[in-house]
Amino acid sequence: MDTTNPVERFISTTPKDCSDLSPGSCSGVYTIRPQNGVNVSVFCDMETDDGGWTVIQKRFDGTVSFDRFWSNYKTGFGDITGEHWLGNDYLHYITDQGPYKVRFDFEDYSGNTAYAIYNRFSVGDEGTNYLLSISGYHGTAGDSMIDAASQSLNGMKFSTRDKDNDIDYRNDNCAVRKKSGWWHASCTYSNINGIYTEDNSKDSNHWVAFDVRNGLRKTKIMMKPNLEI
Ligand SMILES: [Ca+2]
Repeated sequence: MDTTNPVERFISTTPKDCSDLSPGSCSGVYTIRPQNGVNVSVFCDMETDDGGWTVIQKRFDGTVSFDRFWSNYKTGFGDITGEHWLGNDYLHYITDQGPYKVRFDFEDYSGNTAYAIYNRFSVGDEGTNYLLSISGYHGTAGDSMIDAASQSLNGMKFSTRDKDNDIDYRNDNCAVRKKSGWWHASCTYSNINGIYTEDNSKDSNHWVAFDVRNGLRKTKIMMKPNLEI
């Protein structure tokens, strides 16, 4: 006789991320429960690059502002089926479960696409100001997880318009200067949380190594366990 509490059984079978879904699952919204985390709705990309990706960020029409406060980035914002930021607490809970990699996908206004993968990706908890660990670039977009002085964003803390954790030499708040919550150093070459615009500007949603400071039509960030580590 199965004496397992039904609630416990439900929890134990809740996937820990999108890579944990049943084989053959379609892309869409699923409830996951990371170890040491809480249930959260996420969008799972089950098609790109063998699938199993938990989406962190998606932008494609500019309907959601990403020029937001700490509390918004902490818990996430937007529409999980549309433009959204998953939430820094969830980035921590998910990447705390083991080695993860992260993938960035871009499309410019001419329809050109490119991607960047980093083989190691983790985000600390709020007490660390969501300290970023990122390394092992490969892809077609070029590495823009750096600032204009080639300082890596690896080891940077998260900044928002109301919380300046960057190392900007001008003593600016890069999140205000670039209009984006991000792991700013002395700002960033990866401003894909910036203003959604086709324009070339310092605060556009750009990835410098791919398309200089031209805003991008589509961006997506997603993560999954790196089984090769
Ligand atoms: Ca600063």
